[in-house]
Amino acid sequence: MNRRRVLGLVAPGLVALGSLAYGESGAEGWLRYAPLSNAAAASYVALPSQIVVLGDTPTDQAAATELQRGLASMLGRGFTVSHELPEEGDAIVVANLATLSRAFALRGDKLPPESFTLGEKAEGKTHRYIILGADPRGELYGVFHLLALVGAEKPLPAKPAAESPSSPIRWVNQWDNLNGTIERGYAGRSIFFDDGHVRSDLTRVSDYGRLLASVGINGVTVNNVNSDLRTLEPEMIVEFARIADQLRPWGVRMSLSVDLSSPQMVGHLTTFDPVDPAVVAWWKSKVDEIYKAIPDFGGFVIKADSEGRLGPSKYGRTPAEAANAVARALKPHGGVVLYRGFVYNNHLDYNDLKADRARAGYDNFHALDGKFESNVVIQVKNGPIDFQVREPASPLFAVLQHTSQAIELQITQEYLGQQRHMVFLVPMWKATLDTDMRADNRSTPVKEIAEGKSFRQPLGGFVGVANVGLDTNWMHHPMAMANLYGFGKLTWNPDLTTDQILDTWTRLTWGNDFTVVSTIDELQRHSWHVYEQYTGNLGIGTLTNILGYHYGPGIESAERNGWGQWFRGDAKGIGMDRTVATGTGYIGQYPPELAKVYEDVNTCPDDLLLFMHHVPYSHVLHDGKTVVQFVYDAHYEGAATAQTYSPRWQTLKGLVDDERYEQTLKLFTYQAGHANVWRDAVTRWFQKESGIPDKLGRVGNYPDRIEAEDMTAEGYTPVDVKPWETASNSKAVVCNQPSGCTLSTTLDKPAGTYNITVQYFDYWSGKSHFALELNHQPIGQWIADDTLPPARPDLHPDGETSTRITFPNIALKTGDTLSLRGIPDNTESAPVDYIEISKQ
Ligand code: GCW
Repeated sequence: MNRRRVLGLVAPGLVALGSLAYGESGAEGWLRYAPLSNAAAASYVALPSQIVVLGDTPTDQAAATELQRGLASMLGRGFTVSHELPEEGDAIVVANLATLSRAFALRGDKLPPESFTLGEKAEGKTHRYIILGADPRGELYGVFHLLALVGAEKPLPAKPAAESPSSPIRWVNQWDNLNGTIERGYAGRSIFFDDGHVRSDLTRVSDYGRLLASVGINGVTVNNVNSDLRTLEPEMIVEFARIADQLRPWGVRMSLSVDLSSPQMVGHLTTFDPVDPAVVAWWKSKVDEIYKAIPDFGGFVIKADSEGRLGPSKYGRTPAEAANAVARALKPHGGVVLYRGFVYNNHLDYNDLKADRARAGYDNFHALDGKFESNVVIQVKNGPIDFQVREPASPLFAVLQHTSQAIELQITQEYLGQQRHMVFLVPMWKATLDTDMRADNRSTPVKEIAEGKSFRQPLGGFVGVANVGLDTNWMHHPMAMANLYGFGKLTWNPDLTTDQILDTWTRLTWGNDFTVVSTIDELQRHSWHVYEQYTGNLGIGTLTNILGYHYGPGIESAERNGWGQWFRGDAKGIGMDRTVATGTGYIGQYPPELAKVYEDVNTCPDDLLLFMHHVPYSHVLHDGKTVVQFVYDAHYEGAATAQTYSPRWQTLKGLVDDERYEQTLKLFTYQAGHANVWRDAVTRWFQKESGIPDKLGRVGNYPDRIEAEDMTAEGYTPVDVKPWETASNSKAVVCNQPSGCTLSTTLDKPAGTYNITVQYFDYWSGKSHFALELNHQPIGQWIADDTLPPARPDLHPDGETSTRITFPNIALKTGDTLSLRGIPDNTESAPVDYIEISKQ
């Protein structure tokens, strides 16, 4: 056996003590490496304490250091790292095909790029555990895989077990602006940028690279697809190179979103026509300049002819001509172009019954299939509209058969509760990935198309819009990290089940205690369905305010404008008729077998019914309910489930750390209140529009509520809330007196113990003060200082700012006087919707 040169790196082992401090702020995500119990640690006793890493690239170093850090912390014993493999002596060997053959003149197994094997090797008395990567990246993935097995208390494979990634493109996009804000980011400001520049402290970027690598993600596009024109300025490229340096050890390549008008706007050419020779030359020299600064640069993401971005249509050119001009410049360097399929007209005519935004992807791209350079990938959103709570798979997936495609999924919860609601997205993504498009009448599930398998394309993949921010825990909601984790795991292997992904995330993030794992798994597992139940049923879309912040309810905001997120609801019926027979013809964009299922109202799955068909409210679904009654029931059921999150979570008090326990409890308490706002808004809208009452009499009938506008007011004045469905009785009261205002009422409840809930509105622009009193004795006081995601510029009482506080177990009797005092602050007028007095 050839002995390798000793590099002199023998790091002292970290000794994990029982009291080892590991962060519980959420900063470590699923990489906490919490100490295992002695019994669990004992099952890894055979893992040697010596780590030998044969390579010395930054990625080899990162792999070895990570292994040492993780094992020491979890197993509570020391591990050393060296570069020399002793002739004898047990070791964990971290190697890749190149370092292995350099060290031992050995040829390793054939391994596809980025893959790894793990396994034991015993020679005589020597015991070795081998992590062999195809390359340094594969080696790093092998290390993270082993650490995750230990963290989740799973057995390590004894025989060599190989793992390979599904596809080469496994990227996240960040919609970060150079000024430090993030478009649709809900967890603080950018980790990359501030004030027009790359941040001076990029510690969080390196930490992000580590998190991403741990789930197999190999690329980050760091700036918004609505790209700042400064992106390609020479001085910015120098700054971006600093980001790439931080990501490189983690095997994560940096890429940039670019604006197609850059040759003109940045390069000062007279045109940006993609086929103009001067433009072609400009892209080439710009790309060469980038690769000088960033040798492993990943490539460009391009949003063009979309939502006001300039694009090739200005010159009568196609997306293929545009993508190819840029791709040819990148090709010699190994870079790719991810050209977004999100090209549509946002000035559609609502009165044109044939107009349909959902058609746009197919209409704009199908004729271009096969016309793209081999390093162009069309990045296609999972559904044909825009990250709604449920959409069918985009028909574009089935039609691009001679073009590489990546599926774009949204990890940041734009339409899905903005990381104030728990919504575990893996089941939603799997619903799309598992959709069999039946292209050419054969099995072509979306996941296999994205992997490049179905149509044998060289570059398939997955892109997730992540938008992590400077919040210590990256995503704001501790549960939202499961989406980042789950996205990564799916890019690696889209065949993993929801439960496999969830269970490992929970164990690594919250610990292996049975109650903890089962409670959290159960909470997360159905959370997408629950959110769908109270926000947007039967494929109608998320009934959010699409003209505002895409957060709270705002039902008709989707209608009668050019954005095309219509559902065409009127007194007679609801839903988009997308049939070939009588509608927009969208369904005809699917391969015939799937089109047939969607075209017939009887075979169309109920959960996509209103996406595909316009039906009367009395249309009977497969479960025997009418559409309208289904909507009522689903909203009540979903909101009721959301009420259970806090009490279920409370069973974990003391079993998880206090810091994350309290953070999560606060969010669950808020979600329960906001789910009711959603429930009431949507059900009241349906009842009013359809004229069909809820069979169970719940909608519009709230016997426990006292409307603020019905209470005796001193100073408070009633206002109409817009949209009308977002406040109880469509009214709120506001206080315009700086000294404060009071609401009071005499109760007629029989003696007993009640919960008192105050439903009020909380804007970012002020911190109103509230005090609740019973018979002039204080019950409680609070300050409306929450920072709900859209509230910064929203100065109105509506479905985005509506929130509540509950005082439990208050003894009341008939004739008691309840009063609420509100003191406004700044432009927040201490607004109140209602008070609810309910039994436990
Ligand atoms: O859904 C829309 C978002 C925009 C986003 C756009 C896109 C970055 O509301 O914020 O712009 O999609 O995906 O390009």
